[in-house]
Amino acid sequence: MGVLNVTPDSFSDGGLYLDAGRAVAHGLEMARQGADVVDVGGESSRPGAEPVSEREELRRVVPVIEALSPHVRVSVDTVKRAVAEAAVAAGATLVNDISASLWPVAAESGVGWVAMHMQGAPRTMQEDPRYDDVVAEVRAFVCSRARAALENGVREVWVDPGIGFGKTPSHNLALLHRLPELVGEGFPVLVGTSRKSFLGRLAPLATGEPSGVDDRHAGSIATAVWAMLAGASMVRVHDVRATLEAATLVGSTRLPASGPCPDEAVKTDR
Ligand code: HH2
Repeated sequence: MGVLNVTPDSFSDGGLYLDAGRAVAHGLEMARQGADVVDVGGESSRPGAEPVSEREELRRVVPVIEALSPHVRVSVDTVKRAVAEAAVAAGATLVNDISASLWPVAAESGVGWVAMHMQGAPRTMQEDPRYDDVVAEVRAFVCSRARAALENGVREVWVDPGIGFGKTPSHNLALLHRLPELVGEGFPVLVGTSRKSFLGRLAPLATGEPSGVDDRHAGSIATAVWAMLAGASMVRVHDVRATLEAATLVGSTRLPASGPCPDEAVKTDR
């Protein structure tokens, strides 16, 4: 899943794709690079972000979804019912819902739905997140929402632990480390670590200094591949090509020796 934020203030790509033409071009480029889904969002959920009116969010996302949806599967990243409905009418077939509450839209329109976990609300969620057992609590929450959606007719239900949404770096690491417990519940799992601040805060373990948002490439790719090895069915990333390349190379170590490895290519190299 490639990230496409049509916003001025997203924590990583804010302002880059506020122009609809540039947004569409970037979405098509991510599809060309191998993204199966392009996730279009018109409101940042970073800690402290200003809320966006329904009218403005619609203005940002609808034309982009209309232009992209004939070419690639589109999800809409929103917490507003009216935006989800308009996005589906414009061609989106997956509602990516960080509030885990919009399943009625998916049930009514026959599209898929992602139930993500968040503690609190974006504005204050990082102030003092606390859990007794973060993995058990996140798992219980998303799975109960997912079961409710299934029982009410949503046919495609994803769960997402919500990395960085009301979580400390230790909470995020525990969720990644114990991801197989969530995978074991049987719902397809989506994970989004790309460029998130916990990667910057953990970087000193390797390099001695924290990394800024533009310098979290290695951590983003490493955690995406880790999530896939742990059973995630989709990862939400800014850097599609590099993530796909890393995942494919790591995945190919699982192929039998006689598998489709291009042996000729290695003859002149070490
Ligand atoms: N993370 C972000 C936004 N939406 N959706 C799901 N399902 N999972 C995630 O981890 C997730 C998400 C935050 O990232 P981004 O969209 O890049 O930034 P911003 O919220 O500032 O626009």
